[in-house]
Amino acid sequence: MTQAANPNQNNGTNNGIRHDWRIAEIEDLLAKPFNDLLFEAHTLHRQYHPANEVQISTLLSIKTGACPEDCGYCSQSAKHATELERERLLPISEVIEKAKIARTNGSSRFCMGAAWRNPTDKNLDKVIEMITEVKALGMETCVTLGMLTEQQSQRLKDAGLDYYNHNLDTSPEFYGNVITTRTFQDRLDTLQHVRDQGINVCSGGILGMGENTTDRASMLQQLANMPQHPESVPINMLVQIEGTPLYGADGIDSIEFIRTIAAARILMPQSQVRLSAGRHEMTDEMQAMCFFAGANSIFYGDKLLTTENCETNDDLALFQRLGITPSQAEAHSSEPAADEDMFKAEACHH
Ligand code: SAM
Ligand code: DTB
Ligand code: SF4
Repeated sequence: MTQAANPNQNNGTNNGIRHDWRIAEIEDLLAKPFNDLLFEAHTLHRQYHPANEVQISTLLSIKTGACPEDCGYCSQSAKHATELERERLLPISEVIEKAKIARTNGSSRFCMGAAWRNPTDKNLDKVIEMITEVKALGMETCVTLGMLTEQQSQRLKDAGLDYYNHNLDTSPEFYGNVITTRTFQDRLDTLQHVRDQGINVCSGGILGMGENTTDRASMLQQLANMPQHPESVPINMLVQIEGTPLYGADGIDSIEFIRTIAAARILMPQSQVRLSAGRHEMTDEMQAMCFFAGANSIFYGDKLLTTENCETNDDLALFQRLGITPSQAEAHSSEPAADEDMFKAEACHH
């Protein structure tokens, strides 16, 4: 079974893990003296996770652009005048080729994203083939396809999908400033369908869209008060894209960003907190602080969905300087596993 360990199955307070946070308590956490906050987060991090391991996932956009939704940050919305070229659903052979490269480069999870409001059942047939073939390579699978029905979630579960990514994006209060074509509740409903099927949940949000600290606390509250925490919590820093409504939004101060990572770690101690989009704009030191604060997962590979990610050589060099190693997938296959030596390679200095 490739299912990742699912440690927070109790919906009460297992090991003192809470699901009843008030926004004011989270605001207090975010406002703590920085050293106290980081010490608390890092102490918990060590209690639940190997201190020097980071899980690495590779993203691939399997269907790009022409999306009917109006998410204000996104290059792929048909409603925004971005320069993105649309692409139809990729052929399976191309997806598998990319997954093999990701595996050779050491990724344990392959995440496939589609610019859909929701998949049709026919779309899902194709995605299920992709999931089956990627799993056969021994990788964990994740897809992000928009809203799902109960029945579609069941089909994905039957196909052996490991993770479904569907972000809350922001607080319920700030949500209307970002997206108008689907509601916050729609997102919660999709997450519930995924959870009900026993698929691991990957859900987080974006910082730096002009939200305030209370919004950040409120978004974290939504995630942390779920009866079962998402197994994976991606925290993205907005990648500003020309032509989108959020281009030019007030960004987030780097210390505030690190504080938010620390708060996510404290609220959801057993989850993987992923330092997601926006790493390209971060210094090595900022990323190192994020890892210390509790981030233990990244997207690896030169591209995210439609925008640039950090160069893989730079990531390898940073991992080496920090003494970080990639954590291995739990998946099994008859094919050779990722080449661990990639991470012992001579770092590329710039
Ligand atoms: N279309 C599907 C959906 O929205 O549910 C799946 C793909 S969508 C691109 C996945 C997530 O990527 C979004 O929910 C958002 O959190 C994140 N994202 C998209 N564009 C971003 C950007 N410019 N900066 C940071 N995060 C972004
Ligand atoms: C997530 O939270 N971030 C990823 C993934 N889940 C699908 C997407 C980031 C996209 C960044 C902008 C782009 O490349 O288009
Ligand atoms: Fe479409 Fe997803 Fe982009 Fe929203 S985030 S516009 S749903 S691709």
